[in-house]
Formats: sequence, C-alpha cells, structure tokens
Amino acid sequence: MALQAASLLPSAISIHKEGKSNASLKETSLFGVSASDYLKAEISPLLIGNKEFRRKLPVGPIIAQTATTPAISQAPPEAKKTLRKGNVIITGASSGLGLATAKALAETGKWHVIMACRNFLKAERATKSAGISKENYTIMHLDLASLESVRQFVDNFQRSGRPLDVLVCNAAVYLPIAKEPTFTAEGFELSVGTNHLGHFLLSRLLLEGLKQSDYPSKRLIIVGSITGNTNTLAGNVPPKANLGDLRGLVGGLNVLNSSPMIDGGEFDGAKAYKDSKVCNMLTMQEFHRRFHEETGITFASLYPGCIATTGLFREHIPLFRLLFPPFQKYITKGYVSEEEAGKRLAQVVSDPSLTKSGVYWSWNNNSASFENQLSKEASDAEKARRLWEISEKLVGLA
Ligand code: LMG
Ligand code: NDP
Ligand code: PMR
Repeated sequence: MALQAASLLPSAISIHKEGKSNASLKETSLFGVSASDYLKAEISPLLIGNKEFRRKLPVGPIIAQTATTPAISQAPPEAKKTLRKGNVIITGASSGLGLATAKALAETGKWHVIMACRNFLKAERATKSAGISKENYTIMHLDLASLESVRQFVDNFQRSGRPLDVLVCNAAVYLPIAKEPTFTAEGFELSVGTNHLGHFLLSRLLLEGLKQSDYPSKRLIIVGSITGNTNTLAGNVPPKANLGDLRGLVGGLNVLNSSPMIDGGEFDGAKAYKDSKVCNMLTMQEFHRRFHEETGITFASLYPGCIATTGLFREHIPLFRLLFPPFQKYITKGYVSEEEAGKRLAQVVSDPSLTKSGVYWSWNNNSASFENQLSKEASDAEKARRLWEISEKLVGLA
C-alpha cells in the first residue's frame, strides 16, 4: 500500500523505504499505517497463545461475542447462558458510523444500544430503515451542543436503572466552509464545543456508572481521525490541526474573550474540526492514565477509515460531496463503506481481542486491526493534562 501511495506524493513529502527503523516509521507512515503496525496486525491472532494476552481476556462468556478469534468456540456452553446483554450508549447514532455500529451490535442479539441523539424522529426513522429491531435499542435525547442537555441525558439514563457497560463518543459536526463561527448553548465554538467539550462532560459524568458495571469488559471509546494526526498525509492537507498553547481554550473559545479557536487564531471550520479530533484522542489517553488501573475500564480511540459518504460532509459544497467518494475510493484507497466502518467500531466495542487500553486502533487493507501511532501533538501527555484541566473548568467540573 505504501508503494501505491508513493505515486500520489509530492516530492516534498518523504516516504519511508524498506529496512528503515521503527523510529523513522513513526513520523512518516502513510494513511496512518506503518509497516511495523501492518505486520503486527497480520500476526495478531497468534497473540491468543500468548500469556499476557490471555491474562487480559475478559473472563466468562463475553468471549463468545464475535467470530473473529479462535477463543470463541472454546467458551464453555454453560457460561454463555449466564451473560446478560451488554448495554452500550452511542452518541450520534442517527446516521453514518454511529448508526452502522448500532446495527452491527444489535444484530448480534448480545447488545442493547442506547442511541443518544439530538433528533428523536430522525433516529427512529434511521432504526427503521436500518432494520434494527425494537428490543435491541432505546433512543434517548442528547444534544452535545448544550451542557444542560448532557446533564439531563445522564440523569435520564441513570434513572432508567440500566447498567452502563460501554460508552461510545461518536457524534461530530464538521463546518468546512463556514466563514464565521457558530456557538453552543454555553457559547463555545460549535465544533470543539460539540465534538470535544460535550463528550468530555458526558464521559466524565458517566464514568462512575461504567466503573460500577459488572460486565466482563467495560469500555469507553472516543472516535478519533487520521485528519487530526499530522504524522500522516491526510493530516498534512491544510489547514492542519494544531492546538498551540491552548490560549483560545483558556479564554473559553468565544470571540468576546479571545478567539473561537483553541490555538487563539482566526476562525477556520476545517481546522476546528481537526483540532477537536486531537482533543478526542488526547482525552482518551488522559482517561487511560488517570483511570485505567483503578477501574479496569478499557479506554480506546480509532480511525475507522474514510467513510466518504456520511452526513459529516453535509455542510461541504456539492462538488466536494460528489468528488470526495471516488477520490478516496480510487486515488487514496482510504475509502470504507459505512457498513464496514460500523463493523470496525463494533469490534472496538465488543471484540475480546481488543481489550488493551490507551490504544488508537486502525485497520489495514485486509481489514485487520492494529495499534496505530498518534502524531507528536496527539500523544503529548503534558498537553493532554492541560487540556483535561482547562476542559474541566469550561464544563463546570472544577
Ligand atoms: C481547505 O482546502 C479549505 O481551505 C477549507 O476551507 C476546508 O474546506 C478544508 O479540509 C477541508 O479544505 C483544502 C485544499 C487545499 O484542498 C483542496 O481544495 C483540494 C480539493 C480536493 C477535494 C478532494 C476531492 C477531489 C477529487 C478529485 C478527483 C476525482 C476522482 C475521480 C477520478 C480522477 C481520475 C484521475 O489542499 C491543498 O492545498 C492540497 C495540498 C495537499 C497536501 C498534500 C499533498 C498531496 C498532493 C498529492 C496529489 C494527489 C493527487 C490527487 C488528485 C486530487 C485532485 C484534487
Ligand atoms: P455523520 O454526520 O453521519 O454522523 C454524526 C452524528 O453526530 C449524527 O448522528 C449527528 O446527528 C450527530 N450529532 C451532531 N451534532 C450533535 C449534537 N449536538 N448532539 C448530538 N448528536 C449530534 O458523520 P460520521 O458518521 O462520518 O461521523 C461519526 C464520527 O466518525 C465522528 O466522530 C467523525 O469525526 C468520525 N470520523 C468520520 C470519518 C469519515 O470519513 N466520515 C473518518 C474518521 C472519523 P444528526 O443525525 O441529528 O445530524
Ligand atoms: Mg483527505 C492519503 C490519504 C488520504 C486519506 C486517508 C484521507 C482521509 N485523505 C487523504 C488524502 C488527501 N485528502 C489529499 C491528498 C487531499 C488533497 C487533494 C485531501 C483533501 C481532503 C479534503 C479537502 N481530504 C479531506 C478533505 C475534507 O474536507 C475532509 C476533512 O478534512 O475533514 C476534516 C477530508 C478527509 N480526508 C480523509 C478523511 C478521513 C477525511 C474526513 C475527515 C475526518 O473524518 O476526519
């Protein structure tokens, strides 16, 4: 694949050659896939015989949940009977990746999906057209662009008495051609306000519930993206993600105090989206550092592939929406269907071989998962800590 991509590269962008060390692969991998990761992905089934891997396998019948590892058929039949359905909250499940994931999980009969959506009717219609059966889902109202709504959602969910086993922070908005910023109910720039701050509050408030779940493998997943990672070609298409020294975030991401952009710069909708994805990936790692050991929760992020047909591009110009899917399909070869991407995220939710915490998952051309490398900024622990602390203040947790 690296060779295919090489023909697309301008001479200014270097491409790694065979035989280079992993250190050099880190910053030059294409499409977020380095050769070493590719190899790792290819041998991952072998890890099943590995002691460290076995130790991390969830106990009991959860290992009967997917058909991707040999461990499945070895589950004792009596254990299968005792496992209750898992409960997974998916934000933004009314379209695209979220809907496809809800469908993939619901179809197994082993999950009840709580679809956390801002438009109830749209979500209801989406479940009908996707053919998700009534007993496998519940729609609950959540508008991530309002912290009040986030709190209300958490309250409603807790009152429902359902245990929470997995939370998937998936919803996002992308405003690539907006000339002026728009804002959430609390006055934060809309992309970072929705994609990062709304999810930050949601996951902080739901952490306690996740902790209390008796499910064998509890997970908190925050969807990331290649476009926030500047160690990839896609992440180098301007405007590039860059959180700078977070001065705009400190100022509250509004035009009154400072700037609507995290780095304090001029508003740029495409950059704000990419910045928000960096925040998502940093937040996942900070959760891992702060809570994995204590709670046993698996924290993970992922790049599911380029799902060029989703509603994410609804605000883009029609010409872009027309050309983007064939461009990704035939030129970059980064394209995946909604269905395939949904299966990938469903794997991160339930596959017993993906219990490692703190990982940013990606998939190679054979659709095998591997642990991908994040860019320097998206793996900067000091930035993650500062982002966490500033975000806590903005959402009223500190
Ligand atoms: C910014 O511009 C906007 O400023 C911002 O407002 C926001 O919209 C943001 O990310 C969204 O974009 C980015 C701009 C700068 O990129 C473009 O405008 C390029 C448009 C490309 C749209 C993709 C779909 C086009 C598909 C055309 C092909 C059709 C497929 C059919 C089959 C054809 C058969 C041949 O981008 C740049 O400045 C480019 C710099 C990119 C840096 C990476 C360098 C890689 C260059 C390698 C060339 C690859 C060749 C691909 C050809 C694509 C042709 C457009
Ligand atoms: P879609 O637009 O299809 O889905 C986004 C979902 O988020 C929609 O259901 C939307 O609701 C919901 N949403 C938006 N704003 C809010 C809000 N304020 N409150 C609650 N829900 C909201 O896009 P995708 O499926 O492509 O995106 C899903 C995730 O995948 C995002 O995190 C995106 O960053 C990520 N991703 C996407 C890629 C792609 O190529 N498409 C690549 C890499 C990552 P509604 O239906 O009401 O509009
Ligand atoms: Mg990108 C080389 C591979 C590759 C991949 C995997 C993506 C994914 N993109 C790639 C390359 C390129 N893109 C190149 C070479 C160009 C210049 C022609 C290019 C352009 C481009 C634009 C204008 N790409 C885009 C846009 C968008 O508006 C999308 C975006 O940045 O949204 C923030 C986008 C994307 N490209 C991707 C992916 C996954 C996106 C969707 C963004 C996301 O979900 O994070």
